[in-house]
Amino acid sequence: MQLWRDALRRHNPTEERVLVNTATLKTTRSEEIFAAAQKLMPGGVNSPVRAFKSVGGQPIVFDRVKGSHIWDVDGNEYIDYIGSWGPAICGHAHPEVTQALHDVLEKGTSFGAPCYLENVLAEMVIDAVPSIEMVRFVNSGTEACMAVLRLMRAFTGRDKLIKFEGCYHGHADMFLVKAGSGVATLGLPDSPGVPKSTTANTLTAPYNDLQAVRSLFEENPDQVSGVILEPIVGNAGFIPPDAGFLEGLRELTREYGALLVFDEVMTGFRIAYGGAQQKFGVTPDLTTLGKIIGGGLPVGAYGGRRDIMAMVAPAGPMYQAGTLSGNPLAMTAGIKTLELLQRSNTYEQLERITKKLSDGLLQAAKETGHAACGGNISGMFGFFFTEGPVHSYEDAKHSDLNKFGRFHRGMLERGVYLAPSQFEAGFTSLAHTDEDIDRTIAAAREVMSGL
Ligand code: KE4
Repeated sequence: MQLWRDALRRHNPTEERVLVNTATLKTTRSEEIFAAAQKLMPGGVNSPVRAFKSVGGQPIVFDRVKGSHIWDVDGNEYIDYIGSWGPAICGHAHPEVTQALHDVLEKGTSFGAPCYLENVLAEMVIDAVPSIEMVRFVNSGTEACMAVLRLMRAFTGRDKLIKFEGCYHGHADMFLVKAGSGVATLGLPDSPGVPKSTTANTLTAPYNDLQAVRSLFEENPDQVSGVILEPIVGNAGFIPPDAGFLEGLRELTREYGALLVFDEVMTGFRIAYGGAQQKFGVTPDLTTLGKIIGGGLPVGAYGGRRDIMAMVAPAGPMYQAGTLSGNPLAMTAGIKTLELLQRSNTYEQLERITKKLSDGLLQAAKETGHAACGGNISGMFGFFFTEGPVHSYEDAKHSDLNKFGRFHRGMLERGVYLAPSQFEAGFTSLAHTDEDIDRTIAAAREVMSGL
């Protein structure tokens, strides 16, 4: 902690807590540090969405987090609806997670060899997620999706995959086709450096469009290894599946001998303890996970049917590896986080608090004359400035992005930290209180009345 404080002291952050100034946000230190960061790291960030490109204004540099709040280097305090993009579902710096890490730290940070904690988390994941009979841990959601694609191809002997416009499955080449999240945020058609040959096998369809998927299967007979999707889209803004969509994909993949893969990096353990697949009662063949299962430390995982996972080296021929995979710190934070989520009333609380937020935001829009639509499922929410409904990325793109950017800035100045892009979902936690929600809705009403 001292190292951290010394590093920050060099930028002389104000020590006392500055209550958020509603007129203009005092961001002197953020500006200094971010200016320096831009000379050191591309765009001054280590992940593009953090640069505020699509909402404009000064990106905020943060100092610490606790519960449902986050403090910046100027001492401004915010209610946090990003939660490190999902992992902080129990609240930031949960004392039991922090203590568990303290206890295990003395045993070392990484073994590079089997450790019992891997068994413990693997068993918890297998017990929780309907599709998972065996699991492999990796270090990010991107890695999990890369590996699961290789596995889909290895198991079926087919090269093509179907993904959906606006869905994001990490930054591996094969997925950077009409991707969501930061790719959509930056309006990148696709990324340079990705050979056409690599994405030639990536087919895309609009989300919620079963007919389009059937056509792709018909046009590519016996060539599609599988369909991968976010069972609830969080990377094009919040877009739930239409009734029957997931069931329809389950049937279509069976009919055409392809695999069904749910990318639950974001939804896993958030929508329900067993993920979206448990909530909707549709069991894929393979699932990817990340975020929550690492409790805020780098982690990813892929798992599914035993007969498929048996192909993964060294049990089978499909190669995948990772120096820090299954390291004791990430395993510990994940184990403790899942233990906390197993406690009673967890998902009822997430649903209640998030529905109150979502309903409040939409009511505020209605009262201030703005067209808006959106909703929540458990601790995941989103809204768009458009009449809606929003069923696909195409719909999302036609919402009022400029208005969203102005809304984001106004909320920031009132101490509410929302995802800095229309093409992201919002996240609540067990630490968010009714007071947080009431304050957020009041701020939204104030900002919207001035938009
Ligand atoms: P990571 O490699 O960022 O751990 O996971 C990639 C990924 C895969 N699948 C889904 C459904 C995801 O949402 C993600 C990552 N989510 C973004 C937020 N939209 C991470 C935030 C960022 O890129 O900075």
